[in-house]
Amino acid sequence: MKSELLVDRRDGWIVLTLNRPERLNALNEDLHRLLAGALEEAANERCRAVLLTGTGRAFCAGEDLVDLADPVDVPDLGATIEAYYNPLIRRIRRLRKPVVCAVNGVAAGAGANVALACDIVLAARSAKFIQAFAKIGLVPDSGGTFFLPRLIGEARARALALLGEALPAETAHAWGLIWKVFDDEALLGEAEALTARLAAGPTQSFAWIKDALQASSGNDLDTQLDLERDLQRLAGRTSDYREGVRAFLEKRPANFTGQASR
Ligand code: T3D
Repeated sequence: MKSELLVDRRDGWIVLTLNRPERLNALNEDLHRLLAGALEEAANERCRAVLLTGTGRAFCAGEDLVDLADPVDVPDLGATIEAYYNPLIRRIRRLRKPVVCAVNGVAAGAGANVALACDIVLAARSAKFIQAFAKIGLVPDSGGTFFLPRLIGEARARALALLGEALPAETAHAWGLIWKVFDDEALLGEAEALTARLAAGPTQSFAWIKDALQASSGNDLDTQLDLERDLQRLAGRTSDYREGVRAFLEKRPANFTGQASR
């Protein structure tokens, strides 16, 4: 039986590929459980970066609406969010290493917002982002109402959420929703190269960068300055900092280990 999540372990990083192409990689409970397990595994020290992508012509079409459809039963969607979507977004955001998302095709509903939760989002030129929720009478979830206004501003966030229109990758890039767009056939290679590069980086400092950026949306400037001071104090005690400076002075690439202490 085919696995609905492909896990490809590389040297210091991991590729997670959503693999339900016949349903545009829509998320069901099994896929959620597989993803949760793989992200737990990615938390170990040997893994220093994660690449998330999908097979076929979609990245992810959000919740599996076919599995959900039951005209008699009134589902508690809040329970699904609590059990699966919120933990997924928290796992991605709290992972102590960079998570790259290669949006290989359409990303709709929660699929779009899972992508936006990742640290660096790349997209194929043919990809599109759809806040599909209102089209079926729902509300954006998986962090959509948090990420969208912060990334692209209120006006665009409101229109996308209310209208559910498809946003082409090029526009998403022009608006600052994602990092870069590549030709479809180049996307995976570019995403792999970027993830490998991050996996060879100062992993502990990346974790603190994630912490600082995450905290900034709720902090005032004074609090954020204090946090930066505290994190820099920790970063200054790592062997990667010493190696980074030494490599700079010796005019050679740094050889980072990603460790937290000297
Ligand atoms: O617990 C909870 O439910 C709460 C959580 C909610 C989170 C959410 O994500 S809610 C939003 C759910 N997602 C959507 O509303 C998107 C639904 N899909 C679409 O709107 C369209 O499929 C797309 C715009 C993504 C792509 O359109 P198109 O024309 O390129 O493809 P298509 O023909 O619609 O889909 C191709 C196949 O994928 C088709 O199957 P078939 O007819 O060939 O057998 C279609 O049914 C299937 N598919 C697409 N999206 C889903 C799906 N199957 C199950 N679930 C889907 N979400």
